[in-house]
Amino acid sequence: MGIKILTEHINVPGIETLEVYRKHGGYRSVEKALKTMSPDEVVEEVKTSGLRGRGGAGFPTGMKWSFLAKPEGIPRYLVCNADESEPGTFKDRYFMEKTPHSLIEGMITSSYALGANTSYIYIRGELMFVLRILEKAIAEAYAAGLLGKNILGSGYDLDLHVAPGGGAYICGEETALLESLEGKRGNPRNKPPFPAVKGLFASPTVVNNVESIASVPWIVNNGGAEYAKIGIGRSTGTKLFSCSGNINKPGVYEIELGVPVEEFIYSDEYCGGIWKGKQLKAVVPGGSSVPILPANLITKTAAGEDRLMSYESLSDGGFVSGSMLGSGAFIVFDEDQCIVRNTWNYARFYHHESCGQCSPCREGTGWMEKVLHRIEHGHGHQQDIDLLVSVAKQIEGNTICPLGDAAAWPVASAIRHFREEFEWHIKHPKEAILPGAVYRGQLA
Ligand code: L3W
Ligand code: SF4
Repeated sequence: MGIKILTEHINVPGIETLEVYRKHGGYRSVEKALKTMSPDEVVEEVKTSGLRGRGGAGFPTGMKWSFLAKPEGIPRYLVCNADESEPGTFKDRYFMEKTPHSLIEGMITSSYALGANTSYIYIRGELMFVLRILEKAIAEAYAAGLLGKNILGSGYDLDLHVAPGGGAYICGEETALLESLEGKRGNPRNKPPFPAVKGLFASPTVVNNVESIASVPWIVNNGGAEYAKIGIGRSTGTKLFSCSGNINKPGVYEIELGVPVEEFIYSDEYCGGIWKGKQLKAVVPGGSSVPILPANLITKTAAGEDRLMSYESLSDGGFVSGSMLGSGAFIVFDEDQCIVRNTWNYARFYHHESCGQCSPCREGTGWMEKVLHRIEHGHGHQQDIDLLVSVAKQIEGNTICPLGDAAAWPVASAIRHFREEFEWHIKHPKEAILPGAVYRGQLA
């Protein structure tokens, strides 16, 4: 069993209560940071840790914190992005539901480091039951003097609010989230200015993922240098993965970054192998937004090295031979899954969730969905495959927010790696539309 930073006590009965959480060392980082460290010292420890944002982009957390503007007399905010909605992701929901005080502890320690006196947890609207769990835990923390005025007699004040979204995926994009939190429609803003300069209510704001914030207490308690010893290279620490698809043990796993992908898929400690002993066909390692990897590139990189569960190893060779660790939603496909159908399904999702502000995304996601629909339903033309690649290329890099790229990459990568399967659908429409029909040529 590898080291557990986030989930060590997650299955202790009653860990969602303040009493049990404290018995297991909870809120030690608040005592330590507020009573013995300056805010800048906390920021330094997070920088030293090498912690990278766990929401998808992997941006160094300490660096993001050090970008926070500090104009005199203007409030600063910390906003936790708990709007987890990427197809395949469920790690943040699981974590908040099981151990809400871990996130609250991270919010207090991180808000202190950033000089924020009001902070928010913006949670996906569908997760009302988790919002209630968080609200109950926040009320306990206020009653114990861990939130509110003069926390633990330190002179530091913090108010923490939970705000639900309305169920739009786009509100997980940090600037759309801020618009929504301000009570407006969740349309992404142009960047720069980044939220660190002009964020919530036009004030300097840090937006971090649940898991990033929840990693801070361990870093404060043990030191950034200890955290940096865990993991591999620039992928320090541990990471939560939401694992789903055709595996024997779907669920959320915390791993030390650097575990070989082969071990992750086949060992009983994690995914437990492919369901019913079938053949592995493909993996989407980081949520529906990232490129799909075919079986021959899952356990070995294009250079023939073992592929590891790390930011670097999963993106070797960019999107030609690699993918992205993304938000850690590991989706496994066996030999019975149809790549065309899955790609159409993703395209449908992105078209539905596009906010419609920029033409390449608004129009392009719609066209990709339509063209994939006709291929999947037996009405495709051979030129449709290149048309899809062309539309994806015209979206990529030409939009306000990353949703455009997120819609383009799954389509472009599926065609790159499974072109034969698309061609087969077009050449054999009557066969391809039969229930359960799958092209197996590339597996041979
Ligand atoms: C100040 C600068 N701040 C960058 C900050 C920026 C942001 C962070 C990363 O998209 C990805 C996306 C999805 N001064 C700065 C600066 N920052 N330069 O750093 O920025 P960015 O733009 O690289 O990423 P992003 O907009 O946060 C996130 C991918 O994640 N993704 C997401 C999945 C969905 C979920 C979910 O449901 N939970 O996470 C999966 O791969 O495609 O590429 O904070 O402000 N000079
Ligand atoms: Fe909206 Fe799509 Fe443009 Fe993002 S890329 S701002 S979701 S239209």
